[in-house]
Amino acid sequence: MRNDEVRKALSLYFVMGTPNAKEQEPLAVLEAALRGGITCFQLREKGEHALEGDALLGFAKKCQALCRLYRIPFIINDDVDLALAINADGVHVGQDDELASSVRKRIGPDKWLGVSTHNANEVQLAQSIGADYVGLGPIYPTATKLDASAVVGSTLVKDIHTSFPDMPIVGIGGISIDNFAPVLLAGADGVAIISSIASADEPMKATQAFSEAIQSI
Ligand code: 3NM
Repeated sequence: MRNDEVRKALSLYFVMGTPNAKEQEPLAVLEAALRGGITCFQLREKGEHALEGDALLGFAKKCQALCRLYRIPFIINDDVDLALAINADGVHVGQDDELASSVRKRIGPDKWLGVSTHNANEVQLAQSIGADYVGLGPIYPTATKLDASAVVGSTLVKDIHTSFPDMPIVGIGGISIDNFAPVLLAGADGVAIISSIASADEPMKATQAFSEAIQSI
């Protein structure tokens, strides 16, 4: 049941922080993406001019309210304190962040836990500590995450999907409307996207295009 819910939410997973919205107002970008049909949102407030403290708390609450309005899960990247403070639906961590096992203990069994992974060992570990899904990436080259590791391609998605059939998978990194299909065909439950939505001239139209194209696969 929860596994099915997670897989559904991964379908069109929008990830954004205020530095990703470029010239547009970040909340307006999120609302456009929600109207366009995203199925999950992760607040990933990283990089230059990232919000901190009360400013971050206030922004996170506004994002959460919007996600509730559109009834989609609201996940916080790498900030367990913030996730607990506002009662977010889950936490997502990378390999260099707080250990996923410690995050699971702190957030308890009910909140979703996502872990960024790059190989079968990391997926195995994520599964053993009770991760609800894994992110696999970067699928393609990306300019958004400066410290991204080597490109893994959709071949890794296929291998992980075969070895860990029960683990929900979302592909991330360099995903666009022109290249997302092989990721789903390789067995991913969905695609996670920053710039193809956050930097689009019209984020709602970009999201709608993804949503329709994903449904037609
Ligand atoms: N994590 P865009 S790649 C946040 O490989 C993130 O784990 C990655 O941004 C990973 O959609 C990435 O603009 C950046 O390429 C994704």
